[in-house]
Amino acid sequence: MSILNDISENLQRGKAKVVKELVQQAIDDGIPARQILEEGLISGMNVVGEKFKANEAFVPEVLVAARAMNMGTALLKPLLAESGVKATGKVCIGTVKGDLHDIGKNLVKMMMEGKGLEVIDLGVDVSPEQFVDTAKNEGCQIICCSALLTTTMGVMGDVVKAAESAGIRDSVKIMVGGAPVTDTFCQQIGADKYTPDAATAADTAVAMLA
Ligand code: B1M
Repeated sequence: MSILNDISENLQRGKAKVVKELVQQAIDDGIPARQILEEGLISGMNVVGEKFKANEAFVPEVLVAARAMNMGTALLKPLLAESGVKATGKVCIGTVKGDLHDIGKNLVKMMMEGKGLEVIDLGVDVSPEQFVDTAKNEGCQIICCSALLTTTMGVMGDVVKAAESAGIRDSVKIMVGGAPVTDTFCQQIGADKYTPDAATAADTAVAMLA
């Protein structure tokens, strides 16, 4: 669909205002929000990621693309969320210590809220202690950790250990995700569930709480 290509291409160029207008146009044309997200915004960000890797794009370009992504997702948020759904559980979410990537984490949060979960967003650069203290003090049933860097994904193992030390491991589930994370890694560190994308994360959280 050409409008989705246009969204992807303008995101790659960091044209936040144009991306916002195109996303609104796609919504008005009746294209499902999930399709706009996946085939327009995420697809564009993946190209930026490939260019970044190949040294064809640099941090400033990535930042303007991230800003365009955020403007687009802000418009999709109310459509991805199912209105009027009663909260069915409490979750805390964050990007692990040392890691500042938050676009994927924000999508997971958005999808979970859409499924009626109450989500406490701890932001980025979150220490294992912050995850565990929040789960303990706020009564969260699930801790959700996101990591985008191979150098920070190991912190997720520290979250599992911190939950054990705090004596809450039996009462809290730990979900992990982010581009470098795999199911095998999840099992190695003793977390409960790896999911590859935000929508699956939300469905899985709801299923775990049922
Ligand atoms: Co960064 N960066 N970055 N970056 N960046 C990556 C991750 C990288 C793969 C780029 C590359 O080389 N191709 C690379 C990591 C390499 C590695 O670790 N092996 C990298 C690097 C190296 C760096 C820096 C070190 C660069 C530098 O400074 N030299 C630096 C690190 C800063 C830090 O964190 N300490 C850095 C900085 C940045 C920016 C600040 C410029 C910016 C972040 C802006 C922001 O987030 N606000 C940025 C970006 C945007 C990227 C890329 C291009 C895009 C990431 C993204 O938002 N994707 C990325 C390349 C790439 O991933 N293709 C890259 C879109 C988003 C929707 O996907 O977050 O994967 P993602 O989320 C997905 C799933 O993973 C999943 O759901 C989402 C889809 O539905 N998911 C979960 C995520 N969390 C989940 C949790 C779950 C379940 C599913 O359960 C709890």
